[in-house]
Amino acid sequence: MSKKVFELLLFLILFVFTSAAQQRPNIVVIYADDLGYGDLSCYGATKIKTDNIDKLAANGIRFTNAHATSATCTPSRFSIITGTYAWRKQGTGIAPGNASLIIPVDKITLPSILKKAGYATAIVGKWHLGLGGADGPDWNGEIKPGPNELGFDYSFILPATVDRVPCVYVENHRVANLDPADPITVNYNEKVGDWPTGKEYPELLKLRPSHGHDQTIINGISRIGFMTGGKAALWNDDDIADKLIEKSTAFISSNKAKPFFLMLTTHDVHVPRTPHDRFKNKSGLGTRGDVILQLDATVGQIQKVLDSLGIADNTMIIFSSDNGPVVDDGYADSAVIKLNGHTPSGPLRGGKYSAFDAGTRVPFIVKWTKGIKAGKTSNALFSQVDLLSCFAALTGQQLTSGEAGDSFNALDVLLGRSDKNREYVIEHANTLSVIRGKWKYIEPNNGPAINKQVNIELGNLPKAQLYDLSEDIGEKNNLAEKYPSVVKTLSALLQKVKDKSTNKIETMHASSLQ
Ligand code: NG6
Ligand code: CA
Repeated sequence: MSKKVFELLLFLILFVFTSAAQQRPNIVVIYADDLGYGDLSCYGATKIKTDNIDKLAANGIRFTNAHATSATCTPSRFSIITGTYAWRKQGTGIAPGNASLIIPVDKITLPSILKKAGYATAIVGKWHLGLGGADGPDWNGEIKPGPNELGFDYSFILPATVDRVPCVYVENHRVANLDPADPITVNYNEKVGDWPTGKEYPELLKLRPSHGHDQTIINGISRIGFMTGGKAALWNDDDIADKLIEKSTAFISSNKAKPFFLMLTTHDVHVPRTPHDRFKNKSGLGTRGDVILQLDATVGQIQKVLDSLGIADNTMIIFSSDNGPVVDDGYADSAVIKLNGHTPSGPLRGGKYSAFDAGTRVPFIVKWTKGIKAGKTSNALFSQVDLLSCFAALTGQQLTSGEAGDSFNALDVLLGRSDKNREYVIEHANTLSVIRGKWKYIEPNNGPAINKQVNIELGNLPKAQLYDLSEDIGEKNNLAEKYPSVVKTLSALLQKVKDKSTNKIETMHASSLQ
């Protein structure tokens, strides 16, 4: 081989190698809880400033029409991790804190696809997908199966929600800091042990419930469910955000040399809202505003760690939320009276739990300096259920037809190279809706029109609803009677998606609907 040919070969090998390396960014998904479409200044909020998240958007792509699959947490998280709709499977509603793992361990998942591609994988934060086998989690022993059996090499989780017992962190298979001499007992039906409950002793509370949330008191806050024991393992509510940053930072730092995938699922801005002193009374909007600032600071901290390690440019950060906003979700934390004109849903109707768009249309931002052009706003219709297929494509993997059947490859849209709408998006609340192009159809449903406790319109109506989102983003004008053929086509499409089990459904010819 001549020297020239050798040099050329070397150049080619190096070129292929570096471009392959570039295609494999680190991936950090920051998944907020109950954050609304109108909660960030980069999405039009004027009463609060979210500088760090705004910066992410300015340096990346801000999506205006991206959707969580469901209007509550457990089903949205189920879908994002499995690439299948939760509503296809029984038992995927809001999970109690002692639920068994609801995701099968023998199927492809968001972390397992990246693990297969050589990524180090971790989840830090809220889980809420159940733990353990049929008998539920053994809090005093080995807690499995759980995230580690689904493809996460490392997990540091809040097992369910912060308003549900047990109020302890689980690190990999064990409750962190558990003293074996003080075992944990959890019960969701009746009181266990002698720890006081909010119902019996409201005078002991530093944060009172507005509805529900009156069972065992932990750290002056009464929760859903009863527990006793595990005193040394109890979390400190005020520093949960800091703890999650600490564990995320440790994972990022020790894996900086390989590609890694971190799913940071924050407790903010879910109830109970207990901002750290650094954020208390800083927003002028009460505790809900304060924890939005805390969430923004979390994003800033993660960015700072990536910068300091020199790996920020080749790290894709995706920021989103699991469902829409709620102001009073069960604690009298004065969020309602201090709202001060802030509109968590932005221009959208409804909120968390709702079939109206604020239930599932959420902030969605992607930043990847090396891989995408900064400063774009994408109006493409996008669903979080597609992330699994996007990550498969990003890492050059082919899914077989039975795998993650509701997840389509929208990588070009995710990276801002295309603005093509998803063919349709299914939204799941009490009822199912389908969005296609400008149209949104909500199935007839006999559920209540409003949830009075949380003061949210649920979007249930016994007759069909049809909205033209291009002109009526607030879903005020029901056009179902005016356009019966559109209703017919969309209800048929929805039926087809329902019937198709989890296999991919082929493209429907309905270009007139775009
Ligand atoms: C509801 C809780 C609410 C919240 C929600 C789950 C009551 C009265 N309300 O049942 O506070 O925990 O479940 O929220 O208990 S989610 O974001 O995790 O889906
Ligand atoms: Ca949620």
